[in-house]
Amino acid sequence: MPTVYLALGSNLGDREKNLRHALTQISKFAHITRVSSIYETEPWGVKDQPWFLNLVCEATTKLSPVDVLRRAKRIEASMGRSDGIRFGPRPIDVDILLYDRVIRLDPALTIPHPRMHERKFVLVPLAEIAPTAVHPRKRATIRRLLAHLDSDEDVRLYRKNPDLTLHSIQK
Ligand code: PH2
Ligand code: MG
Ligand code: MG
Repeated sequence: MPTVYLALGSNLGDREKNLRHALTQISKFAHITRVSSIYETEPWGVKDQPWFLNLVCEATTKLSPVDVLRRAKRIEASMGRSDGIRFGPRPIDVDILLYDRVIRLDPALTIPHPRMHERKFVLVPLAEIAPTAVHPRKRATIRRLLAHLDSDEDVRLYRKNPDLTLHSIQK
């Protein structure tokens, strides 16, 4: 089965609860195999908004990339996300980072995520659970992308090994 890496972010409402709820929803269409620690991160892009909680999860799924995207959008909509400003605040954001070694250049869904390599809030949690995963366009491991990233974004460990353990989110 294909392996997909998803990035979750929340900066509105009960951020940790939002992450947990989204993981529960993801577990209904994918088998979650790893979840990173939770990081509290400085907003990237639009600066004047609350700090985010971010994490990354690894999952296997039979769904195609486009079907994973549909499910992700459905989770966002069900959690009250409206089409707000680009890079602006949101109760939940679920992004596809990697899907096996697929390269997909369609603007409707670009894989790998087109900005993942320049975002510490993505690479830090991803490197925690998948340092040797390969970014197929950069042809580099996640560990290497992170080591080469020159960014002053603040990314702080918020909850190490959170109780987002698989049994707590997968019933
Ligand atoms: N998501 C964005 C824009 N900026 N900044 C942080 N720190 N974390 C995010 O998840 C994030 C962001 C758009 O998806
Ligand atoms: Mg995003
Ligand atoms: Mg998104």
